[in-house]
Amino acid sequence: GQVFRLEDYRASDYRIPELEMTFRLTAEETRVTARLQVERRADATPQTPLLLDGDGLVLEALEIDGAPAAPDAYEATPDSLKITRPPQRERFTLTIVTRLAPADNKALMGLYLSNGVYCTQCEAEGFRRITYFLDRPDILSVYRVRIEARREEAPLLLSNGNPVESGDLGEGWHYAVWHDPFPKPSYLFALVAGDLSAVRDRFVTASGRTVALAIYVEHGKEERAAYAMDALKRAMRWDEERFGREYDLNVFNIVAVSDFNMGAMENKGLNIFNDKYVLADPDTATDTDFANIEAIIAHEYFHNWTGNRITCRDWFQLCLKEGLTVFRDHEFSADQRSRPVKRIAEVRTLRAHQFPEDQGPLAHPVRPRRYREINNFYTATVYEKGSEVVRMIRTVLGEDAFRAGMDLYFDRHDGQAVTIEDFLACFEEASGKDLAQFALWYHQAGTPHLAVSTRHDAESGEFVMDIEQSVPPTPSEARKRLMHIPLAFGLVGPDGRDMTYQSAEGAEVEDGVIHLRKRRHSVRFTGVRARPVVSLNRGFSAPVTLSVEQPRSDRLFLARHDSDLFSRWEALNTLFTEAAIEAAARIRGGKAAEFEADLLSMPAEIAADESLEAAYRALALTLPGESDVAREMGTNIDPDAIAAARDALRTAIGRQGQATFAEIHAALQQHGRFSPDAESAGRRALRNVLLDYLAAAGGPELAARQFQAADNMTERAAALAVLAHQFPESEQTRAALAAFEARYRDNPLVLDKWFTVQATVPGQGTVDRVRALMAHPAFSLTNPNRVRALIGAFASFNQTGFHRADGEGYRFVADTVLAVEAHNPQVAARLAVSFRAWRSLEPGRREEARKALAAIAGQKQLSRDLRDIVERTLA
Ligand code: B3K
Ligand code: ZN
Repeated sequence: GQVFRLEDYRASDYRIPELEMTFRLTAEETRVTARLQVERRADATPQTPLLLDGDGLVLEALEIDGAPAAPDAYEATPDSLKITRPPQRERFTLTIVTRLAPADNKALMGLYLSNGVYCTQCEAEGFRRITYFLDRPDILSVYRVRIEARREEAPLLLSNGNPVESGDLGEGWHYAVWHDPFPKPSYLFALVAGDLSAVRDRFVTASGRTVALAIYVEHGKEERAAYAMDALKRAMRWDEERFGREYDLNVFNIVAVSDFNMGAMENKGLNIFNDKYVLADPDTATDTDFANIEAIIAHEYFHNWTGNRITCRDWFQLCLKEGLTVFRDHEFSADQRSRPVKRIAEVRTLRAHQFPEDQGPLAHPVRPRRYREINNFYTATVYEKGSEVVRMIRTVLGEDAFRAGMDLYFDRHDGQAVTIEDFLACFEEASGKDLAQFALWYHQAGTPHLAVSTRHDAESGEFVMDIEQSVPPTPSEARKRLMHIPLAFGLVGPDGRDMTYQSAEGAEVEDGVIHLRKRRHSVRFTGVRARPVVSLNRGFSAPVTLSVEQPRSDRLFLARHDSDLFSRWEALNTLFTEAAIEAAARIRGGKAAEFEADLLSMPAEIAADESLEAAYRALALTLPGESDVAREMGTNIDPDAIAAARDALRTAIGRQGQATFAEIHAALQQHGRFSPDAESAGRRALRNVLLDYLAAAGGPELAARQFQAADNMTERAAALAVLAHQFPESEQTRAALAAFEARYRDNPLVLDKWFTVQATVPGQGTVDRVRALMAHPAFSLTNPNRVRALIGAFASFNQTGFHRADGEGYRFVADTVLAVEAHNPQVAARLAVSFRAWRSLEPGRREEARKALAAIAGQKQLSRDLRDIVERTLA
């Protein structure tokens, strides 16, 4: 397939400053008339052909400047339209008529039908499935869109921008016209037409303009949109206060649809959402669902400035909008909830998704230089590591210079399509700092590693930290350059408080941050009388891995005393991980797991420590997942041994803390009305972690009781998971699964939880169970949420099931990838990513996984999306 290269970027010879579209909608045959105002760039030669992108299009008619185009004036295929002899004038119009069949579109890119609602998805290259166009983000156009539809089928007609006109067309048809005054790239175009119900509100901006807000949902689901609306208003206010960004249109619309390839889409003034990230109430949504809705509503809203007003020059710059917008939504959630708790959750996500990517065959820089299929680059690296990089810019510059850099960026580039270099230049100018070495974070793939050892001399009061950085090789980048790594630290004294020092030499040390720029730094602190315990990468200041030569007693000390709550969590997490790794090795060697007493007693101490907020205690008590342990082990992975080790650790902790845990679990029972606020959610989270331990130590009864007594989904779903995962064969589990299914039979989003909990039951038998569930009436291979809930959950979160030693898990997932691939390449490619860690497995499983991948690769007809993923994974 064709490879696109960053260095090949060239501005287009033509611009399309204005675009008028008319849609005449029917499910089987929609007619799209697009009238493009084309402008040749002054420096382009007049004869230059104009080559427009298409994807599977049927051309019905073509006019140039209002007259039918001569047959020899153009060449049309489903995938391109070439105007071979464009008019000599600098400006001309093209009128293109295409015919689409939304009902047949199961790839969910371009114009499609979801539950009877017409909707669009254009990012990254879906607009070319609607009409021929210069479908690239640096072509900015003002859109005027007219939608015609049968009133009965689609009383609601929406597009980007502001509504300007609507009316009746007779014979049951009607129309609406929308105008978006802000020039935008085609990927931000959207249209929605259907029969939906509106939840309305209003927002008065800082400068006093009133914005009409609406969230559209299926009839009967209005009440479940209340939380999303509340989150939207908070996000709008926050962006004004924290970044000085005001909303710019008279209306802001959000539509929830049930068939959607990802989470949501930031189309200008018309965000389209996967309904999973809009709909919530206490009976159907968990606290995690509420938090995700808050974050994603905010994320898409924040794109209005970081993405829409200022967009990407080309798709290599994707992190320009995504990394930055993730950073902004992280900051928003941190302000709305608990900052340390949010930070720990972010780091857990980064390690679970981005680290394995960065350390495997699909590794790529935050700003990639090559792609075959851009949709495969909406990755944890671009999003999450991209956000970490922005966060480090703030650490390097300080809050004030960072804000000045952002202000400059908004000011200078509003209305433009720009690059990472443009972005970085704003921070260099605002701060006077040189970010040349720092920029490697965008250009170089791989997770940097820091090896640290320390020595203390009591007599001279000297404390020395020897730090060495290395970046492991990644595909197509064998040699790495040295990075600028901002490493936050503290020297913790015997009383648990941070010690001061007189001077620091050997690296730039400023505001508790060591700036590493060389391979080796020997950082020498003076005036340090007592031996400090060093706390490193506080707040996770840099996305690196770290090995510190430190006695285990130091880690235990930090787990009890570090004043940085992130690092305190990290110390305990590391202790748990090390314990699980050791136990897994013993189990593989035919021995029983053993754990240190001082580790087993710590959880009860923390659970009872009321100086810590409940959400924090819940995170501290959460054991590293099986895949976290596997990642730390690195190679020759045996998922069964890891699962057995983790179970043994959970049981040992549960037994040790049983009395305390039971008391706190009972005391945390909520009385009164449910509230999704962070504090209440934290108490539920703690209660649920304790339940997991109590069940491991004492059996299924308590979980069965919690399941029955629960008046909210958070406690109900957690109890169900404890039952299903710890006691898959028990009567209590069978009864709870049946009750859950009966209760939510008509609510597909909630049944997804039921699919997931069963897909993640550990062990050999789950493959067959998942196969059987695919025949359940609520399951559908064409709905991405269903596929992810059942197959995706099995492949990504069931280590012992997916990695079944005989390879049956791999074969099942590979077959399903191919079945999905037939209609939805994007979702299939995502699913195939679950194979990426195959080389780190023990030899038997490695060979089985390779065979399953090779079976996919051996297919003659593969989409670009899937072929790209499997070939890179196997390479
Ligand atoms: N920008 C969209 C993602 C589009 C994915 C296209 N394959 C959602 C977001 O990041 O906000
Ligand atoms: Zn985004």
